[in-house]
Amino acid sequence: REITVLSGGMGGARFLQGLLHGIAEGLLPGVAPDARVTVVANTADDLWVHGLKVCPDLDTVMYTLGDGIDPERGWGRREETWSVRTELAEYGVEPTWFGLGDRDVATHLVRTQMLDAGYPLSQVTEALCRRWRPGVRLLPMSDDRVETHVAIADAEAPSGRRVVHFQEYWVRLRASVPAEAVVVVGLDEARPAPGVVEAVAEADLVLVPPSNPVVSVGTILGVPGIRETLRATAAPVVGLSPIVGGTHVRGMAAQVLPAIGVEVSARAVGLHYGARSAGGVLDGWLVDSADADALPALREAGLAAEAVPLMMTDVDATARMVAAALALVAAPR
Ligand code: GDP
Ligand code: FO1
Ligand code: CA
Repeated sequence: REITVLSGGMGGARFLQGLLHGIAEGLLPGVAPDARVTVVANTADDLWVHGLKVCPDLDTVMYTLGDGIDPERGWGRREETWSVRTELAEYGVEPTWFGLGDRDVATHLVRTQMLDAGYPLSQVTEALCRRWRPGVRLLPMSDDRVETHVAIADAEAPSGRRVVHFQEYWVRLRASVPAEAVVVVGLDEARPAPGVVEAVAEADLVLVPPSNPVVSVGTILGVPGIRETLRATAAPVVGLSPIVGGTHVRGMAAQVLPAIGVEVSARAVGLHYGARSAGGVLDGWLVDSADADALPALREAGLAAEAVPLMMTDVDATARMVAAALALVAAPR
């Protein structure tokens, strides 16, 4: 009855739409229609810009499930206008490559004001969700500041490298240069946000959606205490591969996986997360039909594994993926 989902932004949000649809429509064997979902969202994409705290993955989940998202972009608000962005550019204020919509700015103003007043990010998120009503309990992975940065080649630098914020790597550079290293600033000192450890420890089911294994799931697993809680929970832990047919479906997973020495394949990501029986965090791992050749190695590594259609084309397709994930492990009581 209690389902906990570790989530990044767009991929996680799309997965959650299908999960909530599956619960509401009774499409998930053994899952009651009143099952409750807790989302532990990545906060390492966060950045301070123009004096505002922007939380892309929290906002994408909140806006998507609250029906405020712009469906084309997959981030920011629908029916958006860009006067503030334009005016900032007129002033020549950088960064001009990271656009804040006028409606979106209101969210960042509320969040920044509350943080300045001393409220932790988890309470800020709870307050914003009182408006958006996403239908899940949305928790940041941590209330502490954590930011993903990426090391890239720089011929001018003495070390031959320079480090940029993940948002600059993705939004300005479009991940067009190799990521030589991924550095998650503040991760080792971060503590799980209130409710996070309990949400994993006391769940009947833990789902790892096809989010980015490095900069979304990897960062959540990197918060001290979360990986250990996943390994100890009585709940089955099932993941779905974000890599289909040897590459990501969207985004930049293919560019950042090499930075952590993981091959860009459904098999390699499943083995990277690892079976709980072998020191990892998963009991089951779903790959796309195109990656059925990965099944023997995954099973040998102690994972329950199946190959099913894994494209989240609509909420029914995603609900079928969740049902397949459940079938891999004992359905929640
Ligand atoms: P982000 O924070 O906005 O990048 O979103 P996430 O990290 O939550 O998800 C991004 C990942 O979702 C990418 O690595 C994609 O490969 C994956 N993804 C997006 N759509 C699909 C889909 O339909 N099926 C699968 N299997 N993965 C998907
Ligand atoms: N993505 C872009 O490609 N261009 C942008 O200008 C941009 C602005 C932006 C503002 C707020 C926000 O929450 C997200 C925004 N994103 C933008 C998307 C963001 O980079 C992604 O949602 C994730 O960080 C990638 O996982
Ligand atoms: Ca993200």
